[in-house]
This record gives sequence, structure tokens and C-alpha cells, in this order.
Amino acid sequence: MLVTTDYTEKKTVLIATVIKTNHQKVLEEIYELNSLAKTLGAIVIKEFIQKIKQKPPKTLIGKGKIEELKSFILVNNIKLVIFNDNLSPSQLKNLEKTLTSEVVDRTKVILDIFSKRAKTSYAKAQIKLAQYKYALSKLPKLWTHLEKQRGGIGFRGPGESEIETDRRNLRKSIKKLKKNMKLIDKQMKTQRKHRKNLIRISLVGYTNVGKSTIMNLLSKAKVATVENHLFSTVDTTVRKIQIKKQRFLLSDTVGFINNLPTQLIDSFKSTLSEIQDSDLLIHVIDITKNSFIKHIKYVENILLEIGRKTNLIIKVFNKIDRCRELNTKQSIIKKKYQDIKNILFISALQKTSIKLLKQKIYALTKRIPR
Ligand SMILES: Nc1nc2c(ncn2[C@@H]2O[C@H](COP(=O)(O)OP(=O)(O)OP(=O)(O)O)[C@@H](O)[C@H]2O)c(=O)[nH]1
Ligand SMILES: [Mg+2]
Repeated sequence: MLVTTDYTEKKTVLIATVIKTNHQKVLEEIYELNSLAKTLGAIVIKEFIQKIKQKPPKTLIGKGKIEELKSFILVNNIKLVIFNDNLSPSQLKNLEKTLTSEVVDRTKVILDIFSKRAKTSYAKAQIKLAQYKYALSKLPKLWTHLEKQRGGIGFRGPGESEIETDRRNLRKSIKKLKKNMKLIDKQMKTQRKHRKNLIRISLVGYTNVGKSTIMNLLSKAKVATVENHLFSTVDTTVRKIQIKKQRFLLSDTVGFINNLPTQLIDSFKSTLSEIQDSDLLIHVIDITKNSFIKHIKYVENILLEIGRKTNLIIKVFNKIDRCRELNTKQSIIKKKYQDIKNILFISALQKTSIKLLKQKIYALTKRIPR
């Protein structure tokens, strides 16, 4: 039922649309999309950024650009087209037909990365749920793949009743998965009750900022995978750590990204309950990124959406070893954020100020009753 896309070594082009006001934002998004596509093994040949006044509904981009794309695809033997925009089922279908190439959107790419990275059965189930929901939202589109499988040209396509059967099956699968996940949720809640006397800390932040590196440093073990990729971590890892005589539970969670697919946020809510239940959050930020202030906002918005009971947050600006204009950035940060005593500048790679981080964690949580 689920159509998986094979990205490996496929010659790929990326397309993003821009309306007057969001040029910078789209540039950042397409840069990220490029990393995401490469993570999946695609060979990105070119990025197209198309200014539009109003999105033409049928193919998202205008006729002229479609023609340009078509010939580029033909000449360069492009096999995959990735859109930064979310595409409706009919846009997907029309674009694939016109461009004679496989077309996917940003949400699909993120879902595929998550599905590849998930290790635990719980994370796998969460991603499957998100994929089912995504498939449901694109349902008529799935049939173009089935048509191809059944011999392509000449096949008349599905009738309404077949699409309806497909829809029904998807809904059934979603219901079944949700039921299974509820059972696991219950078990996890019981486990958590046993660990109630420990202070809980979660590492949160944008993807690729160094959360897992810090997790490994604080837990003095190589428990978390560290990679220079977006979304290295999609499973939550929890470890006991000790600072002075106080014991804590530290969790490393999935990274966030701008426009994180809603299907994913929904199905990851249980994993993210580690964050909801935390007594202290360590918000890690990559200070080398120009858009780090925006990243802080995205993360704060997602935190608002999933809910958290604590107001205790340490903002940890990481990667100072690699940061150009560190002084300028530090003064911007100090001006912008009032709660200056809960801000730290560190390098997890060079272990700079890790001691300070530990002291801060200890000092902030000292008064939490256990
Ligand atoms: N230069 C520099 N690189 C760092 C530092 N901390 C982490 N990195 C690198 O940044 C990359 C991402 O680190 P991770 O710890 O995997 O980041 P993450 O936030 O867990 O990423 P996801 O799990 O993908 O969301 C890796 O290549 C790390 O080696 C640092 O202080 N300085
Ligand atoms: Mg990680």
C-alpha cells in the first residue's frame, strides 16, 4: 500500500516556489532540502527557484517553467523531481504526467528519512502511522503507480469504488496501528512511574545542532549516534546521569526542522512526551548558522504545540569553535534574550564549557523536590 521512493544515485532536481516576501526563507529551505535529498542518496543536479505571483493550481508552477524543466529533465536524464512545496494529489499526478519523471514533495522526503533511520519498533510504528496518514492525504495519486505496475498506457485507471477500498484499508491500518501504540504507551507510562524520583532533562533543538554529541558527553558513553546529517536521531534515548550527588534522567530526542510535517508531529507526540514531562529542557542551538534565531523560534513553536510543563530552559549555543563573528553574535543574543543567566556558549566537539553546563544543570534543578 505504501509507495516507497528509491533515491539512491538518482539524478535529481529540486524545485521551490517563491512569492515576493519569502525569498530568504525559501533559500534556506532549499538548502536543507538539498541535504535531505543527499542523505537519502540522491544526486542533486540542479535547484530551480521559481518566482510566482499566484500558484497555478494544476501544476503549481507556470507553463513556461514547466517547458524549461521538461527539456532539462530530458537532456540530463533526470529521474526524480523534488518539490519544496507540499503538493496536492492532483498537482502530483499532473506534474508526473507532464514531466515524465517521478515527483515527490518535501514531506515525503522527510518521512522517507525518518523511516530509514528508525531503529526501535516504537519509532517504526510512529513513522508508519505518519506515512499512512500521508498516503491517505495523497490517495488518488497512489493509483498512478499502480497503473504503471499494471502495464501503463491503455490502463483505464481506477474506479471510484477502488479508490474507496484503498481509503478504507488505509483507515483500518491506521486504527490498528494506533491501538498497538496505545498499548506500548501504557507500558512506557508504567516504566516512567518507576523512575519518578529522578529529575528529568531533555535535549531539544533543531536537527544537526549537536544534541547527541552533548548526550554522549554528559552520559560519558557513546549511546547516541552522531552524524553530520539531518535527522540522525529519530528514536528517543534515555540515560541515567549523575552530577555531584544528584541523579538525573537525560533524554535525547528527535531534531526539529522548519515545516516539520504535521503527520510526523502528530504521531511523534508520545515520543515527545519525554519533553512534556521534563523538569528542565536543554535547548541546543547551532550558533554557526546564520538563521539560528529563526531556528530558535521554530523549536519554541513546536514546544508550544506539544506542550511542556516546565519553564526551566537552558539555551546552549553550540559549535563556538567553528563560529565566525562569534562576538557579534554573542552580543545579539545577550541583547535579545533577557534571561541571560540561563544562556551558555559551548563547543561540544572540543568539550569547551561542558563543566559550566553541568554546574548550570545542577544549580537550576537543586530546588526541585523529589
Ligand atoms: N564544529 C563542531 N561540530 C560539532 C559540535 N558539536 C557537534 N558537532 C557536529 O555536528 C554534527 C551533528 O551532531 P549531532 O550530535 O549528531 O547533532 P544532533 O542535534 O543530535 O542531530 P540530529 O540527531 O540529526 O537532529 C556532527 O557532525 C557533530 O560532530 C561542536 O561543538 N563543534
Ligand atoms: Mg541526534
